[in-house]
Amino acid sequence: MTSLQMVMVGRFLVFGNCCCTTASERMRGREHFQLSLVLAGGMAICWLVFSYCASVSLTQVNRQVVLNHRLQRKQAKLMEPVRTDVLTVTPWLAPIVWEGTFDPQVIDEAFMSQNLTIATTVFAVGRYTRFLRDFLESAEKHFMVGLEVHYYVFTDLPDDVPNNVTLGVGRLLSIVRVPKFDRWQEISLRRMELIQTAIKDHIHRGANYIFCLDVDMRFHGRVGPEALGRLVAAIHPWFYMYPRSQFPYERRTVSTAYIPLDQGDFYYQANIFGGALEDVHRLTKTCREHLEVDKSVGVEAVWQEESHLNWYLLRNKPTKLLSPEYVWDDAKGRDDKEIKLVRFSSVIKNKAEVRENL
Ligand SMILES: [Mn+2]
Repeated sequence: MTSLQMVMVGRFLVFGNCCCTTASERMRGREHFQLSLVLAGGMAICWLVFSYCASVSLTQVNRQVVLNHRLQRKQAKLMEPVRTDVLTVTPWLAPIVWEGTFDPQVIDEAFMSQNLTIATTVFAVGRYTRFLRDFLESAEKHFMVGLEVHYYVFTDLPDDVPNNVTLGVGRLLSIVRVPKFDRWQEISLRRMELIQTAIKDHIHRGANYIFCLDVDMRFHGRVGPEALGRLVAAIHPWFYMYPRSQFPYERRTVSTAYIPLDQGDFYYQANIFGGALEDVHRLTKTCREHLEVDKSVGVEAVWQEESHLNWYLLRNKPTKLLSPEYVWDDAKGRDDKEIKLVRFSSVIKNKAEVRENL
């Protein structure tokens, strides 16, 4: 309460206690009326002053917010690299995305206005449908939030696809029916073909980018538009500390996925790859052809499609690499100090329980 208001209320109380005589009643009445006018005027002035002050402080608050918003954009300093413990760019100048190398606000602002749709394929065949719920629910919390996402769930069991997962605005799910496969390796071998066909037949009309993800995975942290690029691959969490001669590439010359011991950049994991539709279409088409050539001579690459993916990415360098933060493995624990944030991770599963064969 302002001092002016106090005075007014004080006066009102004083006059309220007064007793009046009949002779002076009219005069008192006029005095009361005048005082009421003064009181009302005073109150009005107080109210005006108060609302002016309030609006000024509100403007100041808003200005402060805007200022903070600007201050959060830390200036990039050429002589102060953000990460010195890990490689953040490849020898062919593709960025490697790690926590700390990008500003999520800057990335979001750059991409949100572009009206992008991200097609996302996920294979849930046989008993793997059990992973769908966690996969989808965690994706809705962390995967490309704010962008339009169209999930394509490839499955032989459409009835097992949970139909009560709430999808965000602009996000939808389609089921693509696939045959039942007898061996889990078969799923891996056919995936490239099925993705290629899906891109050619329908996805190419409705999306700007595509990501191909494994279903036995869960999102734990942001996987946003910082992961978008023409050709995107993720570095395998189990092999990044090894020399290339020890990467589990296909080493038999009889396979089209063959990579000699003295070649190779990184070992990529097939659990997540993606990019622009055209680039991923070319990748899946090439891998499919190589898989078919191998099959015709009775050869199966050591890690099926992953071996072919690695062969392709050696000759067609990815334009953006995702650090193992984007394809972690729960079985690996969380002790590696270079991993500041696990974003997407393979869940620990009982292989005997989910695979038709081991
Ligand atoms: Mn998997």
